[in-house]
Amino acid sequence: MASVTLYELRGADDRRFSSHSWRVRPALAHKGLDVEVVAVPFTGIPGIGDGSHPTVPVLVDGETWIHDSWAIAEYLEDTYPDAPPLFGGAQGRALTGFVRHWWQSRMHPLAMTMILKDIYDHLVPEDREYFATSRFKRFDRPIEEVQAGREERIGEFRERLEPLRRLLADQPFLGGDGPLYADYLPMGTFIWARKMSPFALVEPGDPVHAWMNRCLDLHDGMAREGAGFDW
Ligand SMILES: N[C@@H](CCC(=O)N[C@@H](CS)C(=O)NCC(=O)O)C(=O)O
Repeated sequence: MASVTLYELRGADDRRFSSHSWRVRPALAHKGLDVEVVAVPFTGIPGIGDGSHPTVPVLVDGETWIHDSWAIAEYLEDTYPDAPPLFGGAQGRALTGFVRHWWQSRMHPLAMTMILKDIYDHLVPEDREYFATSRFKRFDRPIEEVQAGREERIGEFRERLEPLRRLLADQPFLGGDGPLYADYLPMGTFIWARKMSPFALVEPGDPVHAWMNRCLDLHDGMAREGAGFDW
């Protein structure tokens, strides 16, 4: 079995909360790769490798270093073609791009506004100033203000899930009978939120909640391990 290293984030109580790393960790398990996971705080990212990686996840496979979760998924698919497919062929890869952009433009940013202060509260102490300052710059207001009013915004988030909800009425995963990278893309957001926030993005009775639980069970329930919230 090939062995690779993955850098991800750790928060308080060793919470493994990087949403984008949670796209890659199931993808590595899907490919059957043996992984050494190295967790760093936000302020530890500049110390990874040669210091050129602005974000995690960072994957190291032999001499190859890659950051960016989509680039990592494509690398895994191209480098390990005999392992179970992540995209389901070239057409599947092209269509997964739609899921990626839908999720990254419409869903993930809205989810972030609902848990931003909760993330801060569950960081290791040395990350807090960096996080509050960098997110103030990004949102142009304090993290408390960004998160305020989430009870009013959650309805819109759930409404935007409607295409996924309708799909899941007909099939258990976006990938059909089993998961593909198209599942791991949105799943990363739910795992991240469950690690850092008690605020439920989806609730029991919603087919999306049932799909989330099916995804949490994948790969020996790896995403359920460690500190986090249960919703
Ligand atoms: N496009 C990148 C984005 C990765 C990303 O935003 N990672 C976050 C953690 S989930 C990060 O490392 N942020 C560093 C920071 O905010 O300083 C990917 O898909 O991997």
